[in-house]
Amino acid sequence: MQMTFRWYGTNDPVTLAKIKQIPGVSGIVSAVYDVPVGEVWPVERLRRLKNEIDDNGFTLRVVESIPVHEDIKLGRSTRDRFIDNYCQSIQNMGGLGIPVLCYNFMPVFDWTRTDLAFQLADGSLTLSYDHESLARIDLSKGTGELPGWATAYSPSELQSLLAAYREISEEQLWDNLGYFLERVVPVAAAANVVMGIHPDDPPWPIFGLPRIITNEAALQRVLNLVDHHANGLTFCTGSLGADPVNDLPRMIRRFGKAGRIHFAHCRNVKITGNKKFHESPHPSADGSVDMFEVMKAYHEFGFRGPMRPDHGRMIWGETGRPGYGLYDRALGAVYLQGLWEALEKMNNQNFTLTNYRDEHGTQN
Ligand code: DNO
Repeated sequence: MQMTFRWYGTNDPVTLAKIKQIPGVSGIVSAVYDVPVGEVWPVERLRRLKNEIDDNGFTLRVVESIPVHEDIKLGRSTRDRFIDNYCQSIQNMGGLGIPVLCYNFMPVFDWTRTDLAFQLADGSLTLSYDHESLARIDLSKGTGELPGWATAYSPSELQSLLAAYREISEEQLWDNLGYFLERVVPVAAAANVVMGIHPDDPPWPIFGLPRIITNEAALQRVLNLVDHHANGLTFCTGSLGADPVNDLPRMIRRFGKAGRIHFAHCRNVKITGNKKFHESPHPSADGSVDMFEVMKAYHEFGFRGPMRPDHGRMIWGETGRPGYGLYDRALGAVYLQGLWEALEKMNNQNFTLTNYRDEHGTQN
């Protein structure tokens, strides 16, 4: 695998120079942030981004994300123009040799939390979600009460979007995803770009909006919509791991062995109730995701794609973009590489507990 790190561009206080000091990180995950949703990402903007990353001794490994216009998700008649633009942006990526595109198909809201600064026992601040608190948020006056989304939509824009989605069933959303992928995947394949859909976060409907990319059956269904290598997954342990029905190592083996995981997001969550969780430090002991089993599953089929630590807590007094500070994500990157190194070396030395016991004649 290749360890990567998300960077929000020139205005990110977590600079490339700082990222450079995290051991083992060689790839950058980034995006162009100032093109309106639905418009083409000009090749010049992508080139500038890529050059800045190259100049700092990294490679731009993944674009995360080109947002999908709501008209595409809603299946509106205007979608074809936006799909054409999307295809053009993918071609522009491919032309520059940027190989992976992460995207999502979540209606209206991307990742959603009810608290962006939930305090853990050690004093660190993390992101948390409680479905009961979400239910108390009144969207009729806009997104003001929804952490992280305050300025995303004007109240009237939001109301008309919510109304439009009231007419859309989950099956229609699936149809609209299929329509999109049938047009976009062949373009990606021809441009040498692979696409990885990011699961819905959290993986259940919110505010009555349909959310469909939630579990193993759904991921398989996405792959079946267009059965091509370029139509793949961003496997996010934090999103999928918020629902205990998801057997993450099994899913990684299944989709990874099929060659369809193109990007790995590794983070941990602690489930504390029904549809209730907070994000935890990356190590297995801190959350509900067994990160060793996750890495073992990736290692088993020889995952060679980009992986990144995901949301970090705010620790050591750091302030900044929720989930995307430097320190805790850096700890995550190093921890994940530690697990990987152990798996590599055990594998190279043909180390198994069984042959260790045989050789040493011990049960310990
Ligand atoms: C959250 C991220 C998501 C992700 C998009 C991909 O931190 O994992 O916002 O970038 O869902 O389209």
